[in-house]
Amino acid sequence: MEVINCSDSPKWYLCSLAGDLEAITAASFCCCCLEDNVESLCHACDSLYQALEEGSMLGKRFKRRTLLLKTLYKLCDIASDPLGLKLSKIILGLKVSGKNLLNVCKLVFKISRNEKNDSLIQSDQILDSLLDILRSEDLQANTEAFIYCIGALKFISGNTSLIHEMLNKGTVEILVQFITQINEINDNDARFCSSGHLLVQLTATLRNLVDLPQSRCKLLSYGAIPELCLMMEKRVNDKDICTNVARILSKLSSFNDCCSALADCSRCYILFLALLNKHPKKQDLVVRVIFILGNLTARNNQAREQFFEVQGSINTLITLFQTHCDIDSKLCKDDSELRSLKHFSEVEDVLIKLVRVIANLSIHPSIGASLTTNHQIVALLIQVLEYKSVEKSEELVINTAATINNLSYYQVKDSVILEKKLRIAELLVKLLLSNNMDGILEAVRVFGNLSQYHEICDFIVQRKVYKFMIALLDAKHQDVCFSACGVLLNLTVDESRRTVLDEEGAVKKLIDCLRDFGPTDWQLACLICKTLWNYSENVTSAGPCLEEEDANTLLILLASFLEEEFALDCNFDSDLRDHHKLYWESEFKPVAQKLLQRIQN
Ligand SMILES: *[C@@H]1O[C@H](CO)[C@@H](O)[C@H](O)[C@H]1NC(C)=O
Ligand SMILES: *[C@@H]1O[C@H](CO)[C@@H](O)[C@H](O)[C@H]1NC(C)=O
Ligand SMILES: *[C@@H]1O[C@H](CO)[C@@H](O)[C@H](O)[C@H]1NC(C)=O
Ligand SMILES: *[C@@H]1O[C@H](CO)[C@@H](O)[C@H](O)[C@H]1NC(C)=O
Ligand SMILES: *[C@@H]1O[C@H](CO)[C@@H](O)[C@H](O)[C@H]1NC(C)=O
Ligand SMILES: *[C@@H]1O[C@H](CO)[C@@H](O)[C@H](O)[C@H]1NC(C)=O
Ligand SMILES: *[C@@H]1O[C@H](CO)[C@@H](O)[C@H](O)[C@H]1NC(C)=O
Ligand SMILES: *[C@@H]1O[C@H](CO)[C@@H](O)[C@H](O)[C@H]1NC(C)=O
Ligand SMILES: CC(=O)N[C@H]1CO[C@H](CO)[C@@H](O)[C@@H]1O
Repeated sequence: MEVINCSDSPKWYLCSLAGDLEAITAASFCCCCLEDNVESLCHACDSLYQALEEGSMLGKRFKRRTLLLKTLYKLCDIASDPLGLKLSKIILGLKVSGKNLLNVCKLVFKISRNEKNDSLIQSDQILDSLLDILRSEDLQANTEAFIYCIGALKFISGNTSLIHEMLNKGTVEILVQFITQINEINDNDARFCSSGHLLVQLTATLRNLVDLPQSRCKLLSYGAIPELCLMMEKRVNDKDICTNVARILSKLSSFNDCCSALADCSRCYILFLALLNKHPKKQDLVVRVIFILGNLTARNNQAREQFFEVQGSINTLITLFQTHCDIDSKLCKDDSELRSLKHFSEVEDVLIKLVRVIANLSIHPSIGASLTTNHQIVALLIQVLEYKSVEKSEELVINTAATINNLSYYQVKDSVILEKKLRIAELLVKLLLSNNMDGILEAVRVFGNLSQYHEICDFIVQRKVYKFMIALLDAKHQDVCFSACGVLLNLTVDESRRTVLDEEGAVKKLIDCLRDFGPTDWQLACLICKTLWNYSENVTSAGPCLEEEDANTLLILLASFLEEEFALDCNFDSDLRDHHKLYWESEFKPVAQKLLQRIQN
């Protein structure tokens, strides 16, 4: 085979191969002058590659390799992406190394940067060449070339059809292997510093890959999650790497198996808190780390304990909560055009996710009790309800109310929720007045629990909150009905407040709820009966009493609900049916029977 060196000519030539393999080896070349004709050059490249491949002359086996490479490099100066890629393909096929490898990687990187070139990348199967480099070359000897090579992969991974190809060709495995390899380099090693750039590209590529379900399985089976944590631990100061990894982990943490794997890295809580303390102003990092923590703490009490036990963990949350509340409330007041909507929603996003962590932590009995006594946490939750509206910030306001509700369960000595209950009640009225059903439901729930305190009952009567509760019985919404009825029951505990049920057709509405929801929810049915029982207590005296029509309706309803066959004739599966039956027997039946007797008398 003969290659004619055309590179000294003023015009570009490529020796195009013609004929079959034998002809090539017999040096039957046709050298054509391809003056400015990129298309013909591309075609010649294709033929050349094919001939080299078929003749097993790729790699370093080709005798005139050096001369050929020299020609190819010259051609690289022609500013054409299609030609550049084809040349790269041949050059990479000839297994160059060192500076030559670096230059060709740079060229591919440059071309892959533009997504318009994706189809070229695909038709030339450049992916195989890139993955070959990563598989066969030494990472530490070629760090810079690898940076461009993986950088090209990053761009390619932005294309949804190419990313599947990447996955199928084993990219995830290779990348995880590199992470492991780099993690093993000693921190004081000089090679350590340039690996930072490489990791930025690498993690950005993985971030794209992680969207595919198959890559999640691979990441799990190659043990990538602990390696990613270790990598962040070693690079806490590198914002870019940490942000990329936080993105990867936040995506992974949405899936149960991956979230478990993350929870198994017991040091991850220390790591995440360190990141929050180190980069509190890096919004996109902060929001993702907090999202991960929300998912971790949603899982189980062990995760909540592990987080809580890290020194300063709650203070980190408080500081972030405080600074973001401050920024957010300033932005809220600022009506000018300068206020960037994007920034605004990012800040709110952090708040939403922070509140979720607090809510999930509060499920743990002793942590919840501790948070209930934390002045700063409760003050911040109250502050959110003060300056945000459910109309504009639905998720945040509802989650905040739900968190206050959960904290209100803890009746501990120094509960700040109890200390501030009137202020909270005041803010809940604002929520009740909104048109947002989920918001209203949360508010009613909190009232349900706080209504065991007489100050709150007085508030409910004075501020006519009970009228809302009665109106909500009409909402045809089982949960709302349950909570509203709970509030009314607690109001009727005190005889002097029973008259509230004389208003707004409350008794009729309670009976309607009993009819509508009773057979599917004996707990609610029981609550309604208790309320009516309290209300009708002095039915024979001059106190409030049931109207005849109501009494008759109730008689018929109770009589039928107390019939076992009717009551339990529901399409529940067996587990639920047992539960249902138990409740009917032990809770509903005694109260309903007593009520029925009283009315009959
Ligand atoms: C992705 O690559 C394919 C070719 O592999 C191309 O046809 C398509 O236009 C690319 N998509 C985008 C969004 O660039
Ligand atoms: C993580 O949080 C997201 C958003 O709330 C949720 O969709 C996902 O199910 C959660 N995943 C786990 C494992 O908790
Ligand atoms: C965690 O908090 C979110 C948001 O407040 C909530 O939707 C979710 O139910 C909580 N998880 C658990 C397990 O309670
Ligand atoms: C409140 O607590 C209950 C159970 O304790 C839990 O199911 C619910 O998800 C909690 N709510 C939030 C918002 O975390
Ligand atoms: C109210 O709080 C108590 C604990 O004080 C809890 O057991 C109960 O389930 C709560 N009730 C409602 C309706 O939220
Ligand atoms: C009503 O008050 C009791 C205590 O008197 C309390 O346990 C309960 O949670 C309160 N709320 C409801 C809805 O029953
Ligand atoms: C009223 O209801 C409460 C809560 O169910 C109950 O503890 C109380 O005994 C009732 N009062 C009367 C007089 O029936
Ligand atoms: C209601 O009846 C109870 C006894 O069941 C009695 O103690 C109470 O004084 C009566 N209240 C009124 C207003 O008649
Ligand atoms: C064929 C094709 O679309 N080529 C594009 C590749 O990207 C460059 C920019 O780097 C574009 O100018 C080309 O049009």
